[in-house]
Amino acid sequence: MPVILPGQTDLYALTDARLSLGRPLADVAQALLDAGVRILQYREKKLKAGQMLEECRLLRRLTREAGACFIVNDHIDIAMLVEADGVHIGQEDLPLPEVRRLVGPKMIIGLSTHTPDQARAAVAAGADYIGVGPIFATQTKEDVVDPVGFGYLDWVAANISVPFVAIGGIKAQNIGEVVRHGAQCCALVSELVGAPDIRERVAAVRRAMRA
Ligand code: 3NM
Repeated sequence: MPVILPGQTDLYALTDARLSLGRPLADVAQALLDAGVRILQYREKKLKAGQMLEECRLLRRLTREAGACFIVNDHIDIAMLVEADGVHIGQEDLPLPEVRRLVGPKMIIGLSTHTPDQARAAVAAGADYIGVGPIFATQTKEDVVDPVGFGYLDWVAANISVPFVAIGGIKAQNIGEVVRHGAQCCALVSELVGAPDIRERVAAVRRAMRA
């Protein structure tokens, strides 16, 4: 099955158990997939490795059944063990070339970036896609840098050739503007997993992207 990158789909969802209104991960993930989300990232910061491994096994099964791309945040070992499609790393994680040595040539590597220098370096190091953010202020990520606003997004849209995904504080109310600044793919955490009706929220976000 071909792997789906941010350039090929509109929405990229990330998990966060703390924002999921107490619902089981399987239900949240299935609702996102049923709603047509085609990239799902497992991002849980407070769990033990054994539990993460079990949860990633589950998400690998659900995403495979749905024909969706599965990406694991930070945990290269878990991504490899469950045969995820990709791993997403940050600026302070292992350097991308070292991650590539570990995961081999096929796995997607995504890298969060917050400045033009970081974006250029990510492309030079072989990132398959980059994260661009935080576009707006967000409570979801600890130790997050200040919002980069549309200036950085405009720059990436004009200058970077690898697929990119905008992230950070993106909601149905502001996503139209993010799309108008060149983001074909947007990553959302609280807006999707925190919605009482996830399917309805995905549909509303998509309507707002097209408006
Ligand atoms: N990465 P929400 S911002 C996971 O800027 C993450 O790299 C960011 O959560 C970055 O959609 C962020 O709830 C959190 O604001 C996004």
